[in-house]
Amino acid sequence: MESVLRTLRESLNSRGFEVYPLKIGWYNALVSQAHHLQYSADTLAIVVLSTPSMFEKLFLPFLQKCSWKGIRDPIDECVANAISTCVSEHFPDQSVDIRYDYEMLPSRKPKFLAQTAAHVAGAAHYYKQSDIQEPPWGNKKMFGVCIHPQLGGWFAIRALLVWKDVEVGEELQQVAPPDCVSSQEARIELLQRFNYCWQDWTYRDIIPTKDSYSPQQREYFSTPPAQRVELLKKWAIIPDTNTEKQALVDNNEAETDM
Ligand code: B12
Repeated sequence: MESVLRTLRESLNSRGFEVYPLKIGWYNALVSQAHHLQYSADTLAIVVLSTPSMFEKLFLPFLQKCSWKGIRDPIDECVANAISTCVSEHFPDQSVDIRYDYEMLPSRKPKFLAQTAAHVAGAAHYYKQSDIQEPPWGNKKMFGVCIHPQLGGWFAIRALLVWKDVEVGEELQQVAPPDCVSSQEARIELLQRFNYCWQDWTYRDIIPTKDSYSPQQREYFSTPPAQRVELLKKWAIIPDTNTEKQALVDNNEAETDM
């Protein structure tokens, strides 16, 4: 396990990712049966987060060299390319299942619940409506949100890698994610910001952070997916004349992804 982690960190940290190990059993202990991952409890999994610098370190350079053929969402494509290349280059003989945050099962359920995975791995505390004692919103459904101790909400949970044939024992101990939004008032404020005004970015600053998205990255993610190719042309990252790249405008119906 240590060598898997070391190799992933050496390869992915410099591109703006963080990786955290977990056992499948920790995740399955919390989610409903329908969301269980079908591996033994001690199976090693790694959750991958993207940090603010991924945009400049990986994404902008990727845009210049990618072929653009059949691309649905450039960010998803870029992340998948980096992670799958890393796994196939460094672990050619190991059986690794890669699940991305945006992938759905035929049942329309996500292939993994990213927030629960980040929480059980100790990466980012998942604040949910069940953590609020007397919610001011009553019975209304409120989505939960993970907060990272150094990055607040300025990150995304990108993938779960499962080492199908690796079982870990005592050497991997579960650590609780830091509870950085500890008061009821702050948790209420967090869930309200995340549910009512996530576009204004303020939920991400619920705690002081060491880094956040650059103005360029904010502009990119604030732009509706169908207009992002125009933005990239304005930035002169892709040429105006390339008709293949224009296909993005037509194909891209992906949900706003940040
Ligand atoms: C579907 C989806 C949406 C849907 C529905 C949201 C939802 N939560 O259901 C919509 C389109 C509305 C949406 C919107 C947004 N989303 Co969204 N979305 C997802 C997605 C793909 C799946 C979430 C899902 O279906 N959950 C299913 C429900 C049932 O899970 P759950 O409520 O967590 O319930 C489980 C837990 O409670 C667990 N459990 C039970 N007991 C316990 C106890 C403990 C201690 C723990 C830890 C767990 C646990 O068991 C339950 C299941 O049985 C995830 C990525 C992913 N693959 O997970 C991103 C994700 C949740 N979205 C994200 C974001 C940022 C957004 C947006 C801001 C837009 C955006 N993309 O930028 C908005 C904000 C919400 C809003 N105000 O509308 C981020 C959240 C990051 C974070 N810091 O938490 C995620 C993780 C994507 C990512 N790549 O990082 N989203």
